[in-house]
Parts: sequence; structure tokens; C-alpha cells
Amino acid sequence: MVVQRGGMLVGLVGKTNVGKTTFFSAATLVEAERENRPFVTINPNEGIGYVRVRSACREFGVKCQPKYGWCNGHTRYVPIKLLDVAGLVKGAHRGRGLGNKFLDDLRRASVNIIVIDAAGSTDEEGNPVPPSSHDPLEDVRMVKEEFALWVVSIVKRSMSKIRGKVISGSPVDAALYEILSGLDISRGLIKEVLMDLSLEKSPESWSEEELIVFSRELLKKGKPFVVAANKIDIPEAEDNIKRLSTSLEEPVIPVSAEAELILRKAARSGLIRYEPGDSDFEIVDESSLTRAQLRVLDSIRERILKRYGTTGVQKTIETAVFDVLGMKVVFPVENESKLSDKDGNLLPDAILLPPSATVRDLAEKIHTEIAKKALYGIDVRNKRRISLDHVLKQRDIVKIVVAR
Ligand SMILES: Nc1nc2c(ncn2[C@@H]2O[C@H](COP(=O)(O)OP(=O)(O)OP(=O)(O)O)[C@@H](O)[C@H]2O)c(=O)[nH]1
Ligand SMILES: [Mg+2]
Repeated sequence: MVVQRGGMLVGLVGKTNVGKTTFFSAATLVEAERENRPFVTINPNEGIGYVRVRSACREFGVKCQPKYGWCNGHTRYVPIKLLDVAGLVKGAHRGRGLGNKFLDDLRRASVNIIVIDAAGSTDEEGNPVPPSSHDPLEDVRMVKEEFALWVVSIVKRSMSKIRGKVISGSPVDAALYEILSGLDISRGLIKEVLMDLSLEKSPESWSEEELIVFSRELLKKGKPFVVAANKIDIPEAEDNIKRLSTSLEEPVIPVSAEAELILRKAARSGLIRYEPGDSDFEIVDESSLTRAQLRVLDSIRERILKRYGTTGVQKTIETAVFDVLGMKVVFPVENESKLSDKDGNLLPDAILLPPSATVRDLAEKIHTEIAKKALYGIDVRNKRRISLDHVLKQRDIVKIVVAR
């Protein structure tokens, strides 16, 4: 499955041996090495996952023909990229474990999912221990701190460059923006964080504390986190999750990556009917399953789906994309009466856009040539003209009118 140009990237991070790769495989069906020991993943895995949106086809009595992703007649699955990286341990920014090189892989991610072992069945170093032996809250704090210390190290490494720029008259936000450009955080946001913290002086004269606070704040706004509280199939996870939800400011979603992987593989083999995010599954033919398989499926239904609603994998990705980033899906069409592109494909595109995106931004996303020639848009539902500066809403269907 291919993803549209410039598709958004969601990162998977966390302590080593907590289920990042299992989550990744469950969401993408890309096979990758998984094992119950620290540091299994070394090179990043990239694949395509999906966010769901109520499809526009049903209200018009047509059937979507998606170029990317799929539609089942009521729900449209819109592709996003997922990146699974090496695990970390405390001190990664100083080179412990596999170090922090992989953090560089995450620079392009708009949001990161922190996967934790909510059952507390792995210790600080990622070694298996009995459930409840370790407090997963510590792991969330550790990951956030390692991220912040990584930004600190980038700033420190570039201090002479920053000094040079500030001396030659460059504002502090511009100097920082340049050295942090790889992080894909806007200059406006850097400026906002500096103002919030009243940090007007040159970074050279910042205290160690000021530098770390700046890094934390910048990440909080520019690279937000969602917590996937994994391993809810282990009973000890339940109490931990309640505590995590009240202690953390990030959303905490109960997850069983293992269960989602089992269900998706069973669905792919035609053994069950199940789509990502469903709250139940249907066995196709009971006689084609072994007793062991039936037992596993039954336990997933009883211990996870009935108790938590879903396996949580899909919900985590959607919380990250829709709730935290506020992204919206817009359906562009070329023929507003047929809802098709010029080749007659119905509702072929579903484009993810940031919260403030306008008709012009949509045009830009489709093609820079279209953006150059765009005159105005048409809101297909009510056939009204909308200006290029009009801010789009979730599930808008839009035709862009271009100059000939
Ligand atoms: N009980 C339970 N175990 C899980 C779940 N998800 C993953 N695991 C197990 O956790 C272990 C580690 O899984 P991985 O996906 O390799 O973990 P990782 O975080 O990618 O680990 P590294 O790449 O080594 O850092 C494996 O034994 C998985 O089977 C889950 O939902 N429940
Ligand atoms: Mg892994």
C-alpha cells in the first residue's frame, strides 16, 4: 500500500522491550523482529497505518474509490506513516544502551506515541520481571527527559554557531530555529516558548536549568506525546493505568498490541472478520480453528474487548492524529456533481490537514501547480463558493476552481 506524498509521520518510542515493534506490526501488518529481551530493534521500521473517518460516500449514496487506504462503505481508512525505532534506557542521551542516534530518526515525526509496559513486567533496563515489579510511570518520565536532554545536547553542540548569529544581529529565536531546523518545529513556536519563559538573553548565558526547561516546553508544544499503556491483557496493568491517567498530562490509552496483532493476522487469513478499531470480531468458520486458537480469541474478547472496548492500537493513533494534533480529513474532488476526479474515480482522495488549514493549503497539498492557479473553492455539500483563506473543517468535500 502506498501513501500520498508528504503523508504525516507518527513515531513510536519508549523504553526497550515494551512492545513498540508489536504495536507497529499490529498497525501496519509489516513483519519485524520482536522478542522478549532488550534492544531487539536496531534499525527503524517504517510502515503504513491508518486513521478512521466517517466516509462521505454514504450520505451521497455512492461508493468511494480510494487511491490510498480503503473504505468499507461507512468508514474510510486514511493512511499515515508509522516509524518504529530502537528502544531506549535512562542515559541514552549520554550514549547508554543504543544511545540516542535513533532520536534523529524521529525528527520528522509530528507526534510520538510513548509505548510503555503498563503491567510493569520489565525493569528499568528492559529485562523481563514479574508483573508489578516496576512502575511504568517512571518510564514515561524517562522517555520525556531523554528527549529533552537530546534537544539540550543539540543546542549545546551548536553554541558557538548560535553565539555567532546572535552577535551578528540575529534574533535568538531565529538563531535557535536554524540549529533546530531538523526538528521540524516552526520559528513561531520557538519564539512563543522563549516569550512564555521570558528567555530573551542569548542561549550562551542560559543556566543549565533554563536550557532544560526550554527544551521540555518546546517538545511539549512542538512534538507532543500520547501514551500507549500496553499489555492490558496482563491483569496487573489495570491499576497502573488508572494511576497513569491521573498523574500524566498526556492522554493514556489502554492497549494490547499483542491482541491487535493476533486479530489482524487472523482476519488477513480469513479466519475472522475484524477491522482495525472494531470492538468485536466474528469467527468465519469455527471448525477451521484449533481449540488453542479458539481459546486465545475467546480470551481476547473477554479480557480486552469486553473490558476496554477495543485493543486500543487504532484509538492510540487516532488520539495522536485527531485529538492531540487536531488534524482533519478533507475530500477534494474535481467534479462536484459526480464527486470524482477527472478519470471518474469517486471520492479518490482523503487528505489529512492541520487544524488551521485553508482551501489554499489544500490546493498546495494536492499540487503546487494547482495552488498557483487556484481562484477559490466550492463547498460541495452546499455548493457555496469559499475563498482561498477559508479554514476547512473535518470531512469537508471541496472542489478547487483554477484559472485556465
Ligand atoms: N502480554 C503482552 N506482551 C506483549 C504485548 N505487546 C508486546 N508484548 C511482548 O513484549 C515483548 C517485546 O516486544 P517488542 O515488540 O519486540 O518490543 P520493543 O519495544 O519493540 O523492544 P525493542 O525493540 O527491543 O526495544 C515481546 O515478547 C512481545 O510479545 C502485549 O500487548 N501484551
Ligand atoms: Mg522493537
